[in-house]
Amino acid sequence: MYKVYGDVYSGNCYKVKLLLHQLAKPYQWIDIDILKQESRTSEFLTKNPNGKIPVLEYAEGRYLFESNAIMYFLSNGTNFLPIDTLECAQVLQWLFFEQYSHEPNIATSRYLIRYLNGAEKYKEVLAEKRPRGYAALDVMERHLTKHPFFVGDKYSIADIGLYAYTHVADEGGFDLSKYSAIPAWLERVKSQPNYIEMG
Ligand SMILES: N[C@@H](CCC(=O)N[C@@H](CS)C(=O)NCC(=O)O)C(=O)O
Repeated sequence: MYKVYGDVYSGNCYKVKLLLHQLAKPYQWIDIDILKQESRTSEFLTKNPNGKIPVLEYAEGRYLFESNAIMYFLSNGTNFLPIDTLECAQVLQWLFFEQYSHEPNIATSRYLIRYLNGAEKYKEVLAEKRPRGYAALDVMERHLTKHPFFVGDKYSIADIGLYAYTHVADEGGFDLSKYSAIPAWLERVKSQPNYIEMG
């Protein structure tokens, strides 16, 4: 059985949890408290030398880290990853976009506000992240105005990857009310079979 080392309120960890549920794959969840530095112990660093969650233990003592790589591994050969080479590359395109333009602004703002209770302490950093986060949301809005999902008009791990932190963007100080295509897409994701909430 797979083991997932994670935090139930982390969007990166939620990607893995949501996908495993939607694939109906059994797994064991092991809670890691990042605020207690549990991902930084020498024991944990043998699982992920980068000291971060999520980590998937896919076989006894064998580990995979990076949420989007884990989703790629789990979804290979399923309906959540297109077979077509170009469409598969488009899934990767959106997952790289998520990691470079979305997560570093939206997820990290949420971390500073929600986990560290640092809206005041980190207000300058947050102010820098805000326009970059909105720029990523604008890119999503433009795409979703023309398409129901990110790739091939079908739900895939590209949607899971972008959903994870978009649906809680308000906790990072981002107001989604000025968008229309994003909220409609969030509802489409929520209505997918075997959807589960974060937490
Ligand atoms: N690019 C990584 C990011 C992982 C990440 O930043 N994880 C956070 C929780 S969401 C973490 O483990 N932070 C604890 C730390 O860095 O010590 C992924 O997508 O898995």
